[in-house]
Amino acid sequence: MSASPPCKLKASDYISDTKPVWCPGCGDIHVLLSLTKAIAELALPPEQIAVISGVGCSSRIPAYLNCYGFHGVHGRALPLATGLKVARPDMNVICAGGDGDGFSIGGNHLLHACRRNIDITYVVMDNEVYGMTKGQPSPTTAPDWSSELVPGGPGISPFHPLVIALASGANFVARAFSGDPRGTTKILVDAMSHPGFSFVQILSPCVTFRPDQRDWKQMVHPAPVTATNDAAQAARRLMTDDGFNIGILYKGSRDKYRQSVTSDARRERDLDEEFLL
Ligand SMILES: Cc1ncc(C[n+]2csc(CCOP(=O)(O)OP(=O)(O)O)c2C)c(N)n1
Ligand code: SF4
Repeated sequence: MSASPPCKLKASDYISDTKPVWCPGCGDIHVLLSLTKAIAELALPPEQIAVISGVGCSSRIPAYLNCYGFHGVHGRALPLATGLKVARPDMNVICAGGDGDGFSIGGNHLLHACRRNIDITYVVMDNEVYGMTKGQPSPTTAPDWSSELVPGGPGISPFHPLVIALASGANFVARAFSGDPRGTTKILVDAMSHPGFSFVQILSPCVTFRPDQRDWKQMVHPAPVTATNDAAQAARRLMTDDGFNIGILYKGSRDKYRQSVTSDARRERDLDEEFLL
């Protein structure tokens, strides 16, 4: 998070005039509300926040927020957010989207964003399906989730986002549930305050294509452990995790990315000359 003079806005002041078009009951609306509460709690001025997304129902979130935003290209939210944070380290950069956007087409970017450990927060609204394109399985879909599009289920072992983020170097790893706004707000505050790349998977039901996810409310439970800074311990816990433990699972202390290249006009001119065709 970047230091900026505190601002005294209410959570509702961070909501834009654009009316959300999410289906009634979609978990993403609660993620939006929890995010505004977290931003208000951190007293961040709107002009010091940028929310960057890809494409998908969840990726509509920047339009509903009263701050800078960019609704980018499917799967390319993290490169955009990375470029922005490197160019404008003074901004608080939040990247947001869905499991399809972040783990399928954007999966490679996730690995390198974790590795680079740039000081941004990445929020993935995971509904284990491609909602916007009408219900195809995503990388987090269970192998036996059967639907009209995939009778019998995809039959493929699901992607484990938190383990992969941890193994790739994320400095903060947490899971939240959209139906638990208080817990989600707290996790988002912690994630935005933690230096380096913080990764928050928010279980956010798609009530239209995954009505079974209405049961998540009964299935989630607080993580039985406190956050560790021991990556090996966190990995062991996550590998045996039932996928419904809610909480901060890893808080690392790796140094965040710092720009080592300073802008030197003379050096840039020399390089221009050297590479002149
Ligand atoms: C390059 C490209 N490929 C495919 C698409 C089609 N597409 C749009 S959204 C989407 C998946 C959305 O799923 P997810 O990111 O999980 O978001 P959700 O809608 O579930 O919130 C796909 C495949 C696209 N817009 N651009
Ligand atoms: S299709 Fe699913 S993810 Fe998209 S708005 Fe509707 S409930 Fe939400």
